[in-house]
Amino acid sequence: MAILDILHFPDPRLRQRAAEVDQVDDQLRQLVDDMFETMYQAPGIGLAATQVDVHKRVIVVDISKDQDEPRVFINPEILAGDGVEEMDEGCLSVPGVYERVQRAEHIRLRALNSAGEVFELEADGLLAVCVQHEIDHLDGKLFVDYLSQLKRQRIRKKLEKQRRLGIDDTAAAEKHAEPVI
Ligand code: K1U
Ligand code: ZN
Repeated sequence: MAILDILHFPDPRLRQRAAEVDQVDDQLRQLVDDMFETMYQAPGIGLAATQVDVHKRVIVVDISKDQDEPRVFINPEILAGDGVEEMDEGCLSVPGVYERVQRAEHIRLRALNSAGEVFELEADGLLAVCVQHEIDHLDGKLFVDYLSQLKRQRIRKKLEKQRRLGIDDTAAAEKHAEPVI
């Protein structure tokens, strides 16, 4: 197992569209294990392969308090979505920033599991929001794209300042948090 480096906004590699996985093999399962280790250590409730500079359609999610409900989605597809949910979102690639975003409240999705089998799932609440946020990463989209250009610019400056000060993870960023108005 390994802790992988997480790319930070505005790194252009976060804008790359991830490719479909054509074979679920031991190498891919190793990537999934490393992504879980990286997500749990951050800590976060989701992680997309794009964020660790691997451009394959793989996401991991665990919204449980005890980090004991790991979920893997390979080639995830949203089949349907309805309702509107507004939630404060964070992102391991935008450390220390939380902003309100609107998404579908309820989704139905299809994906492959780590054995390469197709499954379908209905999700709502935090799970639905987190899965939509992660699928956006696979498409090169970040939650800051839903904000105004002015807010995005302020976030970019805040992250540049954090980098200059050597603050490069979520925990450290939260200690030095200043609001983005
Ligand atoms: O994709 C990511 O960068 C992970 C991100 C997922 C996410 C959070 C909130 C709404 C939508 C998607 C995070 O995990 S940010 C950190 C976070 O939310 C958290 C960390 C520890 C405990 C609980 C939450
Ligand atoms: Zn994110």
